[in-house]
Amino acid sequence: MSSSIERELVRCRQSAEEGYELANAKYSDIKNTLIDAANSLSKTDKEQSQVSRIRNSELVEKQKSELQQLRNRIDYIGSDLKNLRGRMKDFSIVVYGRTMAGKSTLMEILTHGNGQSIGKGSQRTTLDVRDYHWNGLKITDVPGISAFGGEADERLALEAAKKADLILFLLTSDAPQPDEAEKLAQLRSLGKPVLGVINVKMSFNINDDLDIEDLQDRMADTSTINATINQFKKFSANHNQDWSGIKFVATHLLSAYQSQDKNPKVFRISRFAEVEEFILDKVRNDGRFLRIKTFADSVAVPMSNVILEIYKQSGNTLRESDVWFDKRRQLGEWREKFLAR
Ligand SMILES: Nc1nc2c(ncn2[C@@H]2O[C@H](COP(=O)(O)OP(=O)(O)OP(=O)(O)O)[C@@H](O)[C@H]2O)c(=O)[nH]1
Ligand SMILES: [Mg+2]
Repeated sequence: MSSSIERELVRCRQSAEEGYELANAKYSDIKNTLIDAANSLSKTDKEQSQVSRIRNSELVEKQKSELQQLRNRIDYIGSDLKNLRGRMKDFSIVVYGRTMAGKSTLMEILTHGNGQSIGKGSQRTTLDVRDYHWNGLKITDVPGISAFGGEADERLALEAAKKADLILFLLTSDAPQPDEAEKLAQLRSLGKPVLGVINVKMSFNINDDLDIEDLQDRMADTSTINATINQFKKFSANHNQDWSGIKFVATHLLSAYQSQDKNPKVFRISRFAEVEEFILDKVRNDGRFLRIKTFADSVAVPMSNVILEIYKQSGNTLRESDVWFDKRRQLGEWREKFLAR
């Protein structure tokens, strides 16, 4: 591991701790606010039960149940945060992409593996979540998305991605699909930072010189590669998102795997070294920020949804407050009559 990455990862760990403290403090604030709201609601409820004439238990009950729903959602944030706490030590990257995109091939290259986890032509090879380490980073190989009948695997992949500091989104150079775009949109709406890798697909035999020449041509044809990336980015409009800032780097994973430690010329042509640099650069430049962000977002993203919910509820409450004003008017009249009598 290079010393610059090692140093940066130590700083990243400190940032993760800061991020955790920040998120935890916000989480406690929110929890206390909800406890205050629950207390004032039960106070109102108690007062009402003493003045049966103006009792409006329906409204109070409704508010109580809405408040309980919010508290349940907040509890969920708490358990997510606890989960993340256990992951404070490692900078974590999840490799995400459709089945057969080459996620496990990427893992085999980074770990100089024996190729056992790579699919052999059938769909859905990886069915569980597997962590490995590379350059001090924890990288996770997950099942592919968009596979027929793979909904449970897909959930597994999404849960892993939610906890990651960075997503490596793997795309293949054959036509990008709208459902892949939908998955990317989902990750972006969770605030996840994404680095794109495009695996240029082309059958390849390392012992065939013509294949090597072909590969060289394919990898040099950057305009075709860029056109595919741009075609994929156009899907962002369907999701009201802007992906113009997402960077992609191209590689040919199959040849990188076959040539690694054996044929430096082919390994160079595969451009895999650019993928490695791409990841390390991101960690060096934005690592600390990404670590704080993971923790802050674990509270901020679900909270922004909760806030939307609260706005909706407060709109309803405002309408219902008319009923209260009416009750108050009735009470005033009743008081006048009582005093007169
Ligand atoms: N013909 C061809 N096949 C490729 C190329 N790159 C990868 N493959 C094949 O595509 C498959 C990719 O396999 P994996 O790395 O296991 O893909 P994955 O993304 O992990 O797939 P899941 O585990 O199912 O999600 C393997 O069968 C590779 O041999 C390529 O450039 N050309
Ligand atoms: Mg796999």
